[in-house]
Amino acid sequence: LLIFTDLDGTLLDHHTYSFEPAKSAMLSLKTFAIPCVINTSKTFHELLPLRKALNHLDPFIVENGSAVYIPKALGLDIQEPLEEAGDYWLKAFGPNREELIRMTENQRENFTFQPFSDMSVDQLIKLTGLSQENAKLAMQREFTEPMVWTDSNQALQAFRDYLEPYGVQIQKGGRFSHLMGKECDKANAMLWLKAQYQSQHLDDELITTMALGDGENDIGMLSKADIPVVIRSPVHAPPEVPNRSDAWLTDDYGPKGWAQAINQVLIKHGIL
Ligand code: 2M8
Ligand code: MG
Ligand code: MG
Repeated sequence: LLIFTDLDGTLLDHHTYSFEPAKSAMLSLKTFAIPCVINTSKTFHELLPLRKALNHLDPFIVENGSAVYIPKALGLDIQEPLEEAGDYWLKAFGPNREELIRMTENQRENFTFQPFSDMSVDQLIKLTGLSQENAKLAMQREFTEPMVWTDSNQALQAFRDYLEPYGVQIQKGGRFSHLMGKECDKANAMLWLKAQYQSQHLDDELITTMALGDGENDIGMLSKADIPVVIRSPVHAPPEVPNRSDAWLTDDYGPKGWAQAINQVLIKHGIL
């Protein structure tokens, strides 16, 4: 069993960012040595303090599937050459942020949007409710550029068409529209990492993946997981996972629903 989880609204409460209700289920995963991979739109720098608080030691996927970080300490035997980034091995799927900013700069006269690169920390705090410290960490990005889109939907489509030949796509998050490489996707990154774990197995035992998420940007990851779990949100309707009538929907919101789903899968697999 291999778990992939979103953070905001899933493992973390949508309003308070607390993971308290999920703590004992997380401990169960540790006890049974089931890896729990974080798959989020947050940045590497946002994840450092968070992983410490969660006591998280497994790999993590940042900026909406843009890159996978694998702690060297895990000693995973990866089948392809990876970049080195301090204590981690890094697999990146897209262009870096500076390139994205450079490619779109000259379009600000054609479309109305404000990228993070043109925002003050105070402005970001007002838009997100993040603390000063966390807002600064959210601004330290590597592979994606979120923007406030104030133009029409039609203009957004035109901007997408303009960017396509450059290999750049736009994905909508909870608050922002994110510029990113076209290969960057939570589902792609999940499948790549699954394959790495699969190749660690010397026997033919197949890995089962379980993915948990609450938002539109989780749908791809959910639809490609063996066990898709939609976490109920206090602020929006549960997203539809196409062609997956087998998807679970939790009764509870956020981390409480997360714990329910984890306990349920452990019972179903005869682990608990
Ligand atoms: C941004 O991401 C969310 C994802 O849904 C959004 O678009 O609303 C990112 O900047 C992320 O790094 C940040 O933590 C989050 C804060 O709300 O916003
Ligand atoms: Mg979410
Ligand atoms: Mg997210």
